[in-house]
Amino acid sequence: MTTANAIRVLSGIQPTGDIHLGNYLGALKLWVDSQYDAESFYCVVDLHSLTVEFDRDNLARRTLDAVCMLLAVGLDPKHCAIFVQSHIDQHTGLEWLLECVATFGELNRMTQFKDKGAGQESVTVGLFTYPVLMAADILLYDADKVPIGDDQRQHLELARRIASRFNTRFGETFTVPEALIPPVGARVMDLQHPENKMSKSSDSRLGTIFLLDSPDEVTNKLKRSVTDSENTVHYDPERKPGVSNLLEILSAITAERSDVLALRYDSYRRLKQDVAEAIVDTIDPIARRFRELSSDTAYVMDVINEGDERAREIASATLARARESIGLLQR
Ligand code: AQP
Repeated sequence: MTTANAIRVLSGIQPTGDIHLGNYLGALKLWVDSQYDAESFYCVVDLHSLTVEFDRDNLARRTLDAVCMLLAVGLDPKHCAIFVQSHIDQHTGLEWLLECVATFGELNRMTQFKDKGAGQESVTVGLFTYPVLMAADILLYDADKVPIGDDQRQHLELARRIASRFNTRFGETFTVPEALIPPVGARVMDLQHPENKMSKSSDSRLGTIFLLDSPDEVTNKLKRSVTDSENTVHYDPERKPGVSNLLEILSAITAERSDVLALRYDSYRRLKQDVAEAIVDTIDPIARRFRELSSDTAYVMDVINEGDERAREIASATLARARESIGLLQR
């Protein structure tokens, strides 16, 4: 594991459903790359998943599955710590201190709160304060970089603002983190509704490629993906969101530019076939590793316990520092 003078990276994923291609291309792929040249901490943020409707009977299983998936995509416990947010009490401990620094107005401007709360009969306070808990997740570990998809950009900006405000008011306490957003794949769109991002908890099963989808499911979803009536392949996200999304997916997988890839295709059918093949080649080995790991709960729990221990050591030191900075009576 990299330590001496290395930058520190931290990120998290919610156990809110089956992990999809957007999570992989927007975040997990960067996590895997970062583990080799940064001191890396990755967590399953199970407390965040309580902010929307959840099934208590499946919560623990989903958390274990998420850890299996992190291992299956290529995180290596020798190169990073993988832990569970709710196992480290300091996350909620720091959240309170930060809630007394963040303002109602800035939380009220968070677009994810508006999107997730829209149309709900009642919305939890937790959904409103979610970005402050996310700030605590990050600031506890003095993370320099936070690899995230584009949808988390606003939350990360808030974490930076809270950290800077705390430091200005109470003295240098937190590292102000930077977002690490991939140049392509940062916002993979739904295949049926290319105006919406692909999402774990959306109802659009046909529009979402899950990392555990079979090759037939992937091919079928691609065949039925929404494009437009022109049948000319151009990269133009404004005018041709469906086709451009397919090109971006291919670009994120092959590392070739979307506009250059577009020149190779004279029909949507061929483009869809190639995208389906590229996705299957990417996710098939992941699904196989996931199946092996999910039958070895003892190993997965060992990984979590080891990750928890490393995380707790750093988190308790940071929380003690923050409590002292803010002027609380020391125990
Ligand atoms: N469609 C996406 N394209 C690129 N990146 C994405 N991410 C999510 N969706 C896309 C990134 O994946 C990481 C983990 O996401 P999360 O678990 O924190 O939850 P989320 O951002 O709210 O993503 P989901 O999948 O849509 O979950 P639900 O349905 O629970 O809201 C993050 O870095 C995120 O940016």
